[in-house]
This record gives sequence, C-alpha cells and structure tokens, in this order.
Amino acid sequence: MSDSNDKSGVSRRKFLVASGLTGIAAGGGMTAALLPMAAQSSEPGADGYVAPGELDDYYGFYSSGQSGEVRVYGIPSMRELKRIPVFNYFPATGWGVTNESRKILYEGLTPQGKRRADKQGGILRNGDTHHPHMSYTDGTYDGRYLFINDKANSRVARIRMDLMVCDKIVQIPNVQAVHGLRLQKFPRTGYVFCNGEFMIPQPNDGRDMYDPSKYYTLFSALDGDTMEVKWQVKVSGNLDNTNADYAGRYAFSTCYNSENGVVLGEMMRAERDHVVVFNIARIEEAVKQGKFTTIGDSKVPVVDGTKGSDLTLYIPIPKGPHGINTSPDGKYFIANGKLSPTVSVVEIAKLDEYFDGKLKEPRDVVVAEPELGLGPLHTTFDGRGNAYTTLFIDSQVAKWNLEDAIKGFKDGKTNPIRQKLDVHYQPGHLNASMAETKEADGKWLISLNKFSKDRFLNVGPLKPECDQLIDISGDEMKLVHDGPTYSEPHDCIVVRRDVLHPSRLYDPNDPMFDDLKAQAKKDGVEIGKDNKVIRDGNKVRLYMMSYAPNYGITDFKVKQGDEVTIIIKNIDEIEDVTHGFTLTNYDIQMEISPQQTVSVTFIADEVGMFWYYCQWFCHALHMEMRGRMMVEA
Ligand code: CUK
Ligand code: CUA
Repeated sequence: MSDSNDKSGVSRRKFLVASGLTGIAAGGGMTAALLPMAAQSSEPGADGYVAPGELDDYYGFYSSGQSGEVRVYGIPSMRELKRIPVFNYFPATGWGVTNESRKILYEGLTPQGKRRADKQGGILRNGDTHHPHMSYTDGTYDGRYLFINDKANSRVARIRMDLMVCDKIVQIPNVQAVHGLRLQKFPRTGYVFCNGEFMIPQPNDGRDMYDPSKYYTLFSALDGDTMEVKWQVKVSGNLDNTNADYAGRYAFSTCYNSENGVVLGEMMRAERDHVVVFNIARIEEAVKQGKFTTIGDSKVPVVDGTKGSDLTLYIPIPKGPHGINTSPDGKYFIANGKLSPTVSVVEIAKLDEYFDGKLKEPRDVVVAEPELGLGPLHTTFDGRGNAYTTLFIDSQVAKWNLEDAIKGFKDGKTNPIRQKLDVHYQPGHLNASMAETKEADGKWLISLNKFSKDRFLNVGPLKPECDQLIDISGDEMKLVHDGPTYSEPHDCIVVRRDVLHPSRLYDPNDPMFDDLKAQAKKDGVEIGKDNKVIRDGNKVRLYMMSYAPNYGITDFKVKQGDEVTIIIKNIDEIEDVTHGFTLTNYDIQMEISPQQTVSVTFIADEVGMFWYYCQWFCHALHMEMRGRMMVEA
C-alpha cells in the first residue's frame, strides 16, 4: 500500500472531478443539482467538496480554547478527524488516567504547579489552548512536532506528529497565562517562544501584590528538543501575541497594556501601545556572559529587556495591537491594531539597521500603516504578495496588497485594499494554507469566527463557533463552506499533507515504552509474550496481552488495599484494531492501540467482583472481550 500522504493528491483530485462529471452525465438533473460545483468550477475542487473515500489535500491543526485539546481536520472538507488530548482529561484514550499520560501531565510542572496537582489527585484539570504551531526546518514545516500553549495553567505542550499524541508538557515558571506562542523558523525549531500575558509581582510570594508598579511579565524561550526553558526576558508592559522572522534573528510580541494597568480603564488609556522586538543573538550573549538574575525558586536565567535595554526595541503601535504575523517572504511583520482600524507593517531589514545604530527613531522601522476597517485582529498571506486580515467588529476579511500599502504610506493615495468579504461572524484568527511558512501556496483560507448566531440549527444559548472555508486561489475570495466547531478554537494551521507521515501502528521499540520494559525485566516478564501476575508486598503487577477478541488474563484476584498496576500490550498488528480496558465501577478506562503498551495503577479498595471489558469496538465478539477482578477482604 502506497503512502497515502504523498503528492498523488493532484491526480486524486483530477480523478475526483472526472468522476463527479461522470456522475452528472449519468444521473441526470437530480445528480447535477447535488454536484453542481465540481462541474461548474474550472479550478479542481474549488468548492471544497471531497467525495466519500477521497482524501483531503491538507491537514488542519486547530487549537480548542478552553477544551484544552488539539483537533485535527481534513481541509478542504473540514471533516474532523481526531482530537488529541493535551491539557484536558479524556476518557476515550485514558489521557489523565494511564500512568504514562499522568507522568507527562505532572513531571514538567513547577513546584507550585505540583503542589496544586497533588491536591487534585496528581493532575491539573483545565487547559486553554490558543496557538498550535508545527516545528520548522529552514523556514518550512518539517513534520516532527506540534507545539501548543495553555493559557489557563501557563504551560506549553509538544505533540509527536508520527503518533499525533502529546509527549511533553512544561509549565513556564515566573509567568501567568502563557498566550502568544510561535516557533523559531530558521535554521530549525529550535526555540519555542512564548509570552506570559499577565503582569505579576516577582517573586509572586505575597510581598508586592498590592503594588502594581512592581508587576512585570516575561518573554520565554524554551528548547523544542529538550523542552527546557533556556532563558526569559523581563519586559515593559504586557505580552499578547508573538512571532519570529525567517532568519533566526528576531522574535516580536504585541503589547496591549503598555500602561501597566490592572483594570480595564487603565489598560485603555494610551493612544499607542507597542511591539517589542527581541534580538536573539544579543540575549544569548547576555546569558552567556552571566548578565542575568533568577526569580524565586526558578533557575531560569532572566535578562533585562525593559525599555532602554539594547536587547530589545520598543516600536510604538496604535492601539492595543493583537495578532502579529510574518510575511512568507520573510521581509515584513504585521501588527494588527485591534482598537485601531490600522495594521502596522514593519520591514524586518530595518530592524538590523536600528540595532546597528543606523536608525534613530523606533517608528522608522514602520513602512506602512493601512487603514483596513474595524477591529483588525490577525493577518495571513497567499504567497503572492497579498495579505488577509480579519476585521472583528466589521465581521469581514480584508484582502490587501503589501507593496501597495507601502506605496500608499509614501504617496498618501495608493489604496491597497483588494476586496472585503463578509464572514459570519466576528472573526478572530484566520490562516491560509502553508501561510506560516515560506511555502505559502494561497489555495485555502480558514476564517475562525467567534459567533455563529443564525448559521446553524439552534442548540440553546451556548452555540458553536463558525469556521469558514474561503477559496483564495483566484483574484477574488470565495466563501465555500461553514464548519461548526465547539469551545473554542482560536487558531489553526493548514499543512500540506505530504509534510506528514504518521505511523499506522505503534513501534514496540519506541523509547516511550522503556520504563515499562525495565519494570517488566525486574519482574522476570517479557511484555507481549507473557501473561502473568506478580505480587510484590502489597503491590500487584498484572501483565497481559490483548488480541481481538481476547484478554490474556480473564480472572485475577487481589487483596483489599493492594496497589494494582495493570500493564497491557495490544499484540494485534492489524491497522485500526484498537482495544480498551475499562474496569467497571472503578472509574478506569483507557485505549490500547495496535502494538501499544499502556499501564494504569489504582488501589483495590472496594471488595467484590468487578468486570473489566474492552470499550473500543474491535471484533464481532467485542462484547465478549472481558474478564473479572476479584478483590478479597
Ligand atoms: S488570540 Cu484568540 S482570537 Cu489567543 Cu491568538 Cu486572537
Ligand atoms: Cu477489544 Cu473491543
């Protein structure tokens, strides 16, 4: 079987259109009414229609806001393919239940985070994901990892793209509300840059909490390979969104609270806030030379990048800027005005001039500031020189031309706006296919709209969002599809499918299983070969295999109060034959995919007979796949 993610997408697409036409010819008027777009369109698949059995050309990776997970979509069909649990608890896979997931959820927490988790049975329960971004090599996606922030508990997670499961979570010390997150694009990722959104007293141990003038926040860089926080930068004002250039030299963040306010009125006072630019080489040099401090019990080096520092540049930007987006040619970044109808275009080459002392005024790096409409939040690109900006208040996407905006800034008359398209309603992020890379291809754009109002069947006061698919391959944007999504994706990236090569089965030699193998070795057991119960004082370890439709052990007994660990390897090698282990009335449930080994530990505190069963439908005899645990008094 050939790799389904190769570039044969083009030929599949042609086949799709051809077969669509055949259907119309054969089926007469009725079929034509159902399939008109494929027939009328000169652009293959311009309607976003992907026939049953056909594969999408792109993956969409969506955050999920306060649901705490990552979602995987097919684009352009907008079919939801998978939910990857990250900062949430997810019974279907046992995320937050299995020993392996609980270790990932716990070990990267700060001491304060661990104390909080300990009081709640070892996990933090909430997450708020906003910004999913895929690792880069040389300015484009390399398909290794996806990183995502958690605003609710100030964490960053990494997802392995070969398995599409989370493998690391780290809580960022000394900050609250990790919001903006972007990755180093060149030479590779490299750094994961993240913003602590809220200013807090430092150290936050009760001493200065009534003196907001002492509050500040930090910009953090972690190492995407080790997931260690390498350094932090103390800044003036707060930090909202962030991004990086395509040369590995700069990161830049928006600030909507340059006033250092703690209530809304105070945060709104200034006509201009700012973008702060971080000079990566200078920061690394300062850390190397020991020009840093540390905060509280954290050992992370903190350098001073507040106003006046030569590590940073503060560019005044009107007013409360939000999203910040780098053009795929690497020449510009765009700060989106939010409370100002403008976006500010900064030429990245001018940052070099500023840091070299050739420019005097921070505003000299701004090369355009077009007025686009009300509430510009985020911008994306088509790789053909055009930018697309969401207008939250106007409920529109504005398409505009970058070079014309720069011309207009000089001559005061060139109008860069090409088109405004109504979206439904109140868009936040938007992202075009591959637009966050130097391979932006300008085919599809997703507008992630905060309100759906009347676009779907009414489901009560809490409604889905409305993500809209827009064809941007031609001169005009065309709205082609509405897709409901639930609480509450902020952002997504659209990734060409050939970038990814996910595994079909787990690899039993994956290092993720090393801990279990080491334990098994001590117990004289070979995982995947033996079905055995090991007693070790009041600890019981049960090793078994699963294979459709059987468990290796269908009866075992333990004593009340025993600490029981169940270790199961699914030895099926057939793709998609996932088993599960649910221990009834013990609140335990987990997934075991082919060639995966998982474990769960619990105290057998209730006496009696308890059935366990497989909860993933795996076989005609799936209902019969069960066994009994006897807990003796
Ligand atoms: S933020 Cu949500 S719409 Cu968290 Cu990226 Cu702008
Ligand atoms: Cu195994 Cu259902």
